[in-house]
Amino acid sequence: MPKFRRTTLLLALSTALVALTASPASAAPVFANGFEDPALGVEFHDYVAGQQFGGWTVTSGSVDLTTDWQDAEGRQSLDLNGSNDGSVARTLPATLLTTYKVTFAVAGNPEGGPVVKSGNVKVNGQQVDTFTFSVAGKNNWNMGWVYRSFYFTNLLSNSSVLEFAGTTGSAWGAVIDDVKVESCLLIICPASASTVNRIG
Ligand SMILES: [Ca+2]
Ligand SMILES: [Ca+2]
Repeated sequence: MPKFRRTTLLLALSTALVALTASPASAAPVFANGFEDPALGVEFHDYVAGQQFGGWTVTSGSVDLTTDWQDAEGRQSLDLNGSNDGSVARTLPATLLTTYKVTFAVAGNPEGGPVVKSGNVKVNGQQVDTFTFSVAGKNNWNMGWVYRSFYFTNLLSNSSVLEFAGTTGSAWGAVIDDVKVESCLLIICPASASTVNRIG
């Protein structure tokens, strides 16, 4: 083998090794959605069970897509309670033996009670997160968005159904925005992923 070719090969190998070891705990983004689709020309739109919007399906009750307040991302977010408790779901492609980190922003509809809003998240029908949010001291211009995240591990499915549900029991529910999903191979996940929900 000519010397320069061996050098090139060694360079290529070392580059590949650097690529493999550079950031073993980093996650790769696989999905992001901030409820910007469809763009509303009105303050809010109520979607009821069976209807779809922007890749989401309303799986129960009703939800409000809205431009009514400060958002965590973009100009729209989702009140998980339309006229009452609602839920939305979408199917994401999933890779075998892969851990996913789901991050989303939560606030509450400050335009009506109760003060404490609540909701939950399911993956393939299994509850993986529950949350509450108090709108005390909050208003449409100061929503107080907080970010939450959880991990789940897909074992053998080739898709995962991600579902958000409102459980506030009124027309003014928990609000979500800026949903992001990242993946990491099971063996190189961040330490914080050690207590994951194993699905499938
Ligand atoms: Ca948004
Ligand atoms: Ca509502």
